[in-house]
Amino acid sequence: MILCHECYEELHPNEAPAAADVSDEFLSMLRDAKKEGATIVYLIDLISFECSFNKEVLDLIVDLPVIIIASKWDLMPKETEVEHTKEYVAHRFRAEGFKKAKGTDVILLDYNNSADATLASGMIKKKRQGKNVYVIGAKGAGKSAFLTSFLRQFKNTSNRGISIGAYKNTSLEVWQIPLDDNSYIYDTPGTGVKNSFLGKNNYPKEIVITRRLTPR
Ligand SMILES: Nc1nc2c(ncn2[C@@H]2O[C@H](COP(=O)(O)OP(=O)(O)OP(=O)(O)O)[C@@H](O)[C@H]2O)c(=O)[nH]1
Ligand SMILES: [Mg+2]
Repeated sequence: MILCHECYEELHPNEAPAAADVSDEFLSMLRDAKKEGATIVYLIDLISFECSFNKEVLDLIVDLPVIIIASKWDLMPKETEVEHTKEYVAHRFRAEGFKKAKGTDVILLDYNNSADATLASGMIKKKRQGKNVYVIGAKGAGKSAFLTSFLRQFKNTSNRGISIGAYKNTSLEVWQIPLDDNSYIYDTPGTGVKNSFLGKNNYPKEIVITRRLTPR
């Protein structure tokens, strides 16, 4: 059977995972972050590792304070080594120009362990120096799940409430959580994954990994 390129890709998803694709509006939001000297919380999906990276995004945030969180640690095989994984993630960032990325700074997020989210929250507090914080990452990487844990021990000391709405001058839907009277932590929309099943609107839910992987 001879197929056009598009039909072929429909039948063979995930053959060569594309880098996450991003909209112009998303990049303009990151340009704001860059101007503000904001802190970036970058969620890496360990289950969809390469799809978590986008060159344009990385180039925009390379000089900002970045907190690297690798999510879905609870799904990785039992024998996976903590230090090795952290170093692997940091190495991938160093290869993108993040010269200061260190394995010891990477946070592995275990869904069932609230201590990991607490550690990340502490790091945000320490790094942000009164500035805004942008939580970014690929679709389904676990940004909202992380912020839900973050909210468990969050105390709103500002006069503003938590809101969900369009980010300034864009149609990007973001959660805005006030950290004080002058700054927010933003939960941003996930960057897309074009040729992964997860990038499709009605992907079969059975393909989502919900239990620890067992290598065979
Ligand atoms: N097992 C496990 N599941 C996770 C983890 N983080 C997120 N999930 C699951 O992954 C799915 C997507 O998580 P979300 O937090 O909605 O991901 P997101 O990055 O906010 O996704 P978008 O808003 O679509 O970009 C949900 O079903 C979560 O329950 C994790 O660390 N471990
Ligand atoms: Mg989300």
